[in-house]
Amino acid sequence: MILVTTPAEPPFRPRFIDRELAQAEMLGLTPVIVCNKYDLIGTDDTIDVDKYLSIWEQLGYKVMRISAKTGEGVAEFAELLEDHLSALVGQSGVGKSSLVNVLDDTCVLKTGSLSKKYGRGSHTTTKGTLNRIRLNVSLTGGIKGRVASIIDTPGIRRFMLHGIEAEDLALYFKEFKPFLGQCTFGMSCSHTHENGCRIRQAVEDGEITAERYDSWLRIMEQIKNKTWED
Ligand SMILES: Nc1nc2c(ncn2[C@@H]2O[C@H](COP(=O)(O)OP(=O)(O)O)[C@@H](O)[C@H]2O)c(=O)[nH]1
Ligand SMILES: [Mg+2]
Repeated sequence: MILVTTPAEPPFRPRFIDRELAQAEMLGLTPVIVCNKYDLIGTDDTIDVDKYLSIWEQLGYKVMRISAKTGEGVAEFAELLEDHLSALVGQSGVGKSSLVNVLDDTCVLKTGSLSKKYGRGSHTTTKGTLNRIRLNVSLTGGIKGRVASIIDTPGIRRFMLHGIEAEDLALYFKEFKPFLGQCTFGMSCSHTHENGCRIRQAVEDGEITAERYDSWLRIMEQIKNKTWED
């Protein structure tokens, strides 16, 4: 499961990635975070993108910083995808289709700003397409016949969680897991206000970052309210 994000255009939304990570954990899929448009790093100074990328890296998730535009990191990305079946997920406009097109230049998936299309009121598809691609020889060190299967998913504006109840969310935040059941109130602790909460203790001790704890709190609210806007 390739979680495609961007430092800008569209704006970086760490919560979107944290929801996708929880869903991947729940489904038993291997998530890889791909920060495309890395050529735009630093252009949006309202949020420290690299800080979040390193938080995920420290949790043990693979994070790649790449650019479909400049080609930075694309060869390493090709190597990761080779002989695997992967799904590209992420907001509209992060460059999912552009990435498929640079991996295999015989692919000509439609790219462009979907929000402009919405603006014109045209129909959007929710179908995924499975692309069996031949990786460009420029990305494989000249070796021909390297292939990958990539599902491109158009039209995602929100990433809703499926099959995850609010009280189970902590199970899918991998760094929370070791502390579960260790609170004074055991499994009935809500990890929000109770005395003797091991999760909040871990946040204080720096074993869980404030960013991920905050994300977990907000996603809990999203599950309860069934709203998915960040
Ligand atoms: N600056 C920059 N723009 C990119 C990059 N990758 C894609 N784009 C542009 O971002 C826009 C959306 O790309 P698209 O592939 O349609 O995104 P998708 O909706 O995720 O499939 C297009 O105008 C692309 O040319 C990149 O690495 N850097
Ligand atoms: Mg697309």
